[in-house]
Amino acid sequence: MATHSAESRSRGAFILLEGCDRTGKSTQAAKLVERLQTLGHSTKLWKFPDRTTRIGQMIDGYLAKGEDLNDHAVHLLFSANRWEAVEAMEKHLSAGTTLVVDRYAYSGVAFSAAKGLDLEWCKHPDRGLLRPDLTLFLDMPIEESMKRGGFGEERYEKLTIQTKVRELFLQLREPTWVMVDATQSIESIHKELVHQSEKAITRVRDQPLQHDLWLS
Ligand code: FDM
Ligand code: MG
Repeated sequence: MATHSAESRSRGAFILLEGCDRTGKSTQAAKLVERLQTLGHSTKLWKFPDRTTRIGQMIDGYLAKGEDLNDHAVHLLFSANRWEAVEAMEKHLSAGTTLVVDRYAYSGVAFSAAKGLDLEWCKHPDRGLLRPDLTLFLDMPIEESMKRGGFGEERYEKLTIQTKVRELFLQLREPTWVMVDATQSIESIHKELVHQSEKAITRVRDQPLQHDLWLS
């Protein structure tokens, strides 16, 4: 006979927003969290890299302060920055909180491989991390995103890198991805993300957490 325990309580969904720089991920992530909360879903915003940890501070030095680090070493720091969050993420998801995550391992691989590192090598350190239930990929031509405010401030915000990153993202596409046209208005994108997120929340409610990043 089925018994009801804390373990059988419905879990939250792992919803990921990915995309190149200045495609509106952070704006949309914040709006999405707010809306899902209003709709009665316990929801929390998450962000990678998390620059607040010790590992995150090293990453910030590299990205924003021009500090140099070996390409392989910095790749492992980005991955370590996800591994150090895994228990906390699991705890929230298991307790029924949906996580809206701004960037994850797809960014990890796309940016490092764009610098010339081997794609399979790049995927390895993230193997076994939680797999997102839904990845919303905000897509737009790089020429458009480059016109947006602030572009060029950080290390990877250059046309050639972003073009390669976009191609690599498209190679990493999995069945749980939904491609979103990021040139639409903030409100239309928002509506689409809310719709997709609510479907995912319902779909995964009674499914176990997936620890099988990557699918291939
Ligand atoms: N980035 C982000 C990586 O190179 N690897 C990673 O694993 C992650 C999560 O860091 F250019 C890159 C992508 C971006 C930069 O991201 C900082 P935000 O979203 O602008 O903070
Ligand atoms: Mg940025």
